[in-house]
Amino acid sequence: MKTLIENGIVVTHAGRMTADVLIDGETVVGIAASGSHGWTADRVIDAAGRFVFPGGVDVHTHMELPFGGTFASDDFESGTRAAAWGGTTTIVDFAVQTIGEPMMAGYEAWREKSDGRCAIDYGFHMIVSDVNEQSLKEMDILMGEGVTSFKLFMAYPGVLYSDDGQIFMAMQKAAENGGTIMMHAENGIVIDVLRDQAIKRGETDPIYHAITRPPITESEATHRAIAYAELAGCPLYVVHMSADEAVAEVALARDRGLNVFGETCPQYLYLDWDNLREPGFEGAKYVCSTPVRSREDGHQDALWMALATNDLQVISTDHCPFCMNDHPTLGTQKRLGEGDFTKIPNGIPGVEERMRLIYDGAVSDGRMSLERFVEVCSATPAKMFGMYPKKGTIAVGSDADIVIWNPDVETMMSVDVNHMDVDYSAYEGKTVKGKIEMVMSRGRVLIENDTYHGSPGDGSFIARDTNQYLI
Ligand code: DUC
Ligand code: ZN
Ligand code: ZN
Repeated sequence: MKTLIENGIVVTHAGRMTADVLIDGETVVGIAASGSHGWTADRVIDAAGRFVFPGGVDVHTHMELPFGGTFASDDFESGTRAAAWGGTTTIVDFAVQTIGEPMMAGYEAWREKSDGRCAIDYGFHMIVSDVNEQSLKEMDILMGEGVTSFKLFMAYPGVLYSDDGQIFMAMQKAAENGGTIMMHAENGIVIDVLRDQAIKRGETDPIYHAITRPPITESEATHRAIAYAELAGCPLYVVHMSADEAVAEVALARDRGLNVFGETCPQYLYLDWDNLREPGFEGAKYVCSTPVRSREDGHQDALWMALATNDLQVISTDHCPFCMNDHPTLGTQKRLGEGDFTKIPNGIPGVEERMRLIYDGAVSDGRMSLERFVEVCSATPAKMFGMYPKKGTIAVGSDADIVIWNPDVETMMSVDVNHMDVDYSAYEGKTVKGKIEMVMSRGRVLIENDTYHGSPGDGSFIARDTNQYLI
């Protein structure tokens, strides 16, 4: 089956042109100036007046993540379907090692949960919760499986936390086998002291989640992770960055020529302490770690600037939804922390909203070019995690993962129109410029005419290559 997308403005990280894109089966087989060729196709789609973007690549999602005694409410089926609705055609999720268990057991469990369920293509990073001799050997095995990145936590003592020695040993292993270390950079030991002191003082509301995780706990951990990665000689990717001071550490390291990279997420660009202070228990909707930051201190503007200057390279979501009131099987998840913010499951939904939120804040508001938008949302994440050029661009030989985008139509963020399996939107009522008119995943139409045409199992596991973004 051949498909021709005609007359659209084809945008990649490298440039834009009014062009026709020919797709044969799952693959892009031709791109040429509109009308300059004699191509025929079984289906011709007119994209005049529209942008033709590569599908979004979200390299940080947590479908079904066990956290704080419950599970993220989107499973692989609902979460990847919602991603497709939002113009994302690839995710990289996190398989989790249970402490005391082999890492491969965690990996196999996540492969099983996701198998035959996903609407779009997907890969895995591995969360290393228990760095020991066996885990270090298993890192080599996973590299062979196409799991080429490993997340470590400097936060959550007793749960996901690794100490400095464990972190350094995993980094040495990554330096040896070509893996990339992803770091949740927050000083969890200090945070736990601040947290316990706050609770003793009766400071139990959601805002105290952020107050007890001040920027210096992020910047100190980021600095330390960079120092250990430099010593070990491995690439370091710092996830979900929210503090200006922490991004400054990444910028300094990059200026010294180190393979150090940083990611932020829509919540850190759009939300702030006013959200955490919403009356009643509403602030719980915005509790995630790292926390959203105060606006007076300028973190949001600093993040936008860092994205524009490539001090930060990627925008992902850290999609990790928990319901406020009403999930049929999981119940009132965020309310576990009513009267005690330490029990609020950490996480915000976003996999469906990222592309439109970022297009609006970046392109419509004049902070980034169209090309830079594609770079931070598609091309760089694909390169960083070894999926380029199959993913992240529109080129001859690429997977036909394509989004047709109408820039002239406004759409709204709302739980009433979203498809994620969660009972709120963190951006409720926000209108953005940009409507996703068509989404294709490997040549198959998933979204058209506001209708989902896919089915579970359309998506395939991606065995990823090593980091293609290294200096
Ligand atoms: N942060 C979150 O907000 N949720 C899941 C794990 C994490 O690191
Ligand atoms: Zn994290
Ligand atoms: Zn995460």
